[in-house]
Amino acid sequence: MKRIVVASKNRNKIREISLALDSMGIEVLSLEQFDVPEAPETGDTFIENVYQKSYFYVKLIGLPVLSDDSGLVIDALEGAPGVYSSHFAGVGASDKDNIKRVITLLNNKKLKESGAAFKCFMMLTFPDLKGYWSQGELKGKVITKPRGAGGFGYDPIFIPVGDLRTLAEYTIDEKNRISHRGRALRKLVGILKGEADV
Ligand code: ITT
Repeated sequence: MKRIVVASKNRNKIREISLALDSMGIEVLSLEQFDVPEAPETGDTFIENVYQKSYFYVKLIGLPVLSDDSGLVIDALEGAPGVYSSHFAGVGASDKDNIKRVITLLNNKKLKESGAAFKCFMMLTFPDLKGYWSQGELKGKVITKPRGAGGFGYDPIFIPVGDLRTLAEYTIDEKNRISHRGRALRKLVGILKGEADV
């Protein structure tokens, strides 16, 4: 069976990726199973961050590494929070704090919603340092009244194009089928399956 390490400390991301890969016979290990320091994540772009995380961990662990850098881009906020999505309301901010900041900024502009998109950059890196990257996007809008208890991050305020439900009202399977992360992942699965067993 193929094994990969998902280079993330975000348990919700790991859960979504594991669920998608389990059914393909790929065993997902998490960083928590290894005694490794935290990778630097100092880039101003998703792609810089995803490269940083991938190379840092593949060199330390020596197994194929899958890393994900993702975030929410909001039209009315000139693309914010973008690459700063995880700590938009400050270092250590919770998902609720981040959502509250988005709502406050939209309220300040007297807006009840804005066009938005989730973006995901993913990189699969092998111990010989061969790396493959992909990206996925989910278009929709953000609203100022959070709904739903599923998902994570900004899901309670994000409505995908063509739906009335927020992403927090989807099951994980439903979310994986359309999400930025699910899309980026499907593009890399062929590459992962084509490599020799590790
Ligand atoms: P790692 O770096 O350890 O993977 P992180 O949460 O810091 O964990 P990112 O730097 O990629 O990861 O930031 C992603 C943030 O973007 C995440 O914390 C959420 O706030 C938001 N986000 C990304 N994907 C999301 C999704 O599917 N649903 C809701 N919010 C999402």
